[in-house]
This record gives sequence, C-alpha cells and structure tokens, in this order.
Amino acid sequence: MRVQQTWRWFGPKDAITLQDVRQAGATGIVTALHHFPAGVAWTPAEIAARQEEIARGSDGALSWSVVESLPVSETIKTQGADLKAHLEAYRTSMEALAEAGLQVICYNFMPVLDWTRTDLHAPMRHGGTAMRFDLVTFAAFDMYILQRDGARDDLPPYVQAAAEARFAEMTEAEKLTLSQTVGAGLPGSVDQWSLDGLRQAIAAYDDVDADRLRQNHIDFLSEIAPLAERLGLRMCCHPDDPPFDLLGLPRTMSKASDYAAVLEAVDSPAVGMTLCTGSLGARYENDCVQIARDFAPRIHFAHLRNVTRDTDTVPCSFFEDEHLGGQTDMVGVVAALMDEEARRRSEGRSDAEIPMRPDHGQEILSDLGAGMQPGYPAIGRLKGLAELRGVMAGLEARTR
Ligand code: DNO
Repeated sequence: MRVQQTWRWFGPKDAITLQDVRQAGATGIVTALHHFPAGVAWTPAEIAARQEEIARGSDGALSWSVVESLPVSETIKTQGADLKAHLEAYRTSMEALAEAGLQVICYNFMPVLDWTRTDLHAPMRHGGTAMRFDLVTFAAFDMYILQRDGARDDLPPYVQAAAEARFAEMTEAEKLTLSQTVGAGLPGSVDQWSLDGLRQAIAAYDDVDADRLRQNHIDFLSEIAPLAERLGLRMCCHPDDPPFDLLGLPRTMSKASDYAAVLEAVDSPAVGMTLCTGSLGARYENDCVQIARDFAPRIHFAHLRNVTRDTDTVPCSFFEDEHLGGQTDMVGVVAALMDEEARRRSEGRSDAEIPMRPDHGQEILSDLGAGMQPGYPAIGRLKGLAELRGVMAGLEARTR
C-alpha cells in the first residue's frame, strides 16, 4: 500500500500504547519532544531516547517517521529580542534530528495560539462527540473573559450581539471550561496560557501586522532552508487552524495564495506544506483537492481530516466531521496524493512516499469518557485510518 500511514503518539504519557498503534495498522510514528519549550534546542540524547522508546514499545515494528512539531518560538515569529539565539537553537535541533535519521519536520507559524476549539466534546447525533469551533462562543471568550481591548472592532456586529447573549447564558463552570479550552494549550501547542499571559503574548504583536508576519516567516525560512537542503530535511508548514485571524492577531497560512507567497519566496524543495485538509477545509474557498494538486511537489506530510462548516463565510463556525464525511472530497485528496507519489517514484525520488496520518477523530465507543488527548482518541482515529486505507486500496485497485 502506498502513502505511509502514520499515527500521532504523544510519548510515554500517551494513554494509547505503541502496541495499540500497531493494531490500528499504522507503520510510522509522528511525535515530538513535547517537554522541550519552544526556543530550546533538542538534544541528541533525548531524540535517541524517544527513538528507543518507540522501538522498544512496538517490538521494533514502528519507528519515528515525522517530527510534529519542532515549534517555532514567539520570538522567531515576532522577531523579538534574542532572535539570533532562537534561530541558532532551531538549527541545532534540525542538525540533531537529521543526524538521528529524521527527515520530515512539521511546524506552524500561527501567532500565540496553535489550533483552537471552543468545545472539545460536542455531542453528535450518533452518540459520540466531536470537536467544534463556534465563532460566537469564541467571541464571548474574547470580549468578556479575556476582555481584550479592541475585540469588538475585530468582530462582525452580528457576532458581537450573539456573543453578548451567549455569555449572559453561560454558567460559571462553562466559562471556566471555555477559558481552559481556548487557553490551556491543546496537544502540540507550544504553551499553556493564563489570561494575563495570553494578553502579554498578544501585546508582543502590536507592531506585527499580516505583512510583517509573512515577512518574518519568509525570513525564518530563508535562515533555515540552506541547512535543511544540506541535511536532506523536508520542512513543512501546517496551516492555520482555524484558517482566519483570531484575537486580532494576523494568520498568514490560511489559504492557497498564502502558501504560494511563502513557497515562491523561498523556492526550495526542502521547504513545503503539511497538507491539513481539516484546517484548510474550514475556509469555504479552499478547495483541498485543487490545493493538493497545485502544491503536490511541495507536500511533505498530510493530515487527513474533514470538517463541516455552519456557513460559507470567513470567519465561520464548524465541527470536525467523520473522515469521509464533511465538506472536503477526501477521495479526491487521497487520489491527488497517490498520483504525486507515482510521479515522484517515476523520477526515482527518495522522498516518494508522503507520510499521512488520520488527523483527529470523533470520540466513539470506548473513547467516550476515556480522557485521551483532545482530538486524539484511539477508536475514532482507528476508524478514520481504516476508512482512509480503504480509499487508498480502492484507488490502487483501479490502477491495476
Ligand atoms: C492539531 C495539530 C496541530 C499541529 C501543529 C503543527 O491537532 O494538527 O497542533 O500539530 O499546528 O505545528
């Protein structure tokens, strides 16, 4: 079977074991040294220890195939004081990872918050739960819990009015859960934010508008691309999730033209995209099949996931649908990835295989109440992977 099937594993603390991952049928592990704060160089010893854990826990069946994420610090994103040291630490980590045999490194360039949801367990009609981003609830957080200056100016009037009504109805417990959900740092995010910490982090972007942020991203890539090329690394930027501005902060990797601008500015095969259909799919004009085809040679990693939007507007509310449900043509995306793999193979490229992972999953069956990492339940992801594997097998059979 083509397209390397991987699984995100959060390290020894993950409630899902490597033996579970084997039973799900994945052949590669996606992980990171989550205990290293952004800006601190990863050490060869810790990288080796993680590789050994993976080999030992899976009886040698699995290995670490993708780094997600090597986080880019706020200092690099804003070009703050200590920029040089942070870039140096990043390059040191890249060197150590390459030395250990890792080649694919995912990162993102979202200011302050990584992926953001307002409800981690929204009930679905089938009895399971899914994650949801609700624009009105998020606005209630922004206006009344964070009490951000200027929040109203960044929100459409109808959202402001609805947020006022929603906040008035919320219990204290719901308000607390909402702050924790937005600010508490979902898996893979760089930091855990208190409200004050969040306000300070936002203030660091006072002079960073969208153009500045995009330029800072290009500067960052220009700094690391020559090294990545030399080391044989493939850097791949994850899209903004959700793919529109939040908290008055610019987001500049939200649509095809954003990727085009950055990937053209740093035109290196070592610099590319993490195709996340769930993130991009939350913006109605993002046609993920077209994006997969247009950016194919620069796609180094894929997150396959589906969303259903409440409205075709930007910004909008959405929930995480089943992998083959939702509004993205998943069969079309998988076909595009498989065509690209075939093209690379015909060129004899060593990076022909594009690692993918079933991204997120709804909580179903024994996932419910099991307290796994939000978005990363065992059964929901296993179901997503099985469905995607079925799509791949079907597509492959048609070419025989
Ligand atoms: C969420 C993930 C993201 C992703 C980072 C990549 O589930 O897809 O947190 O890991 O944005 O840097």
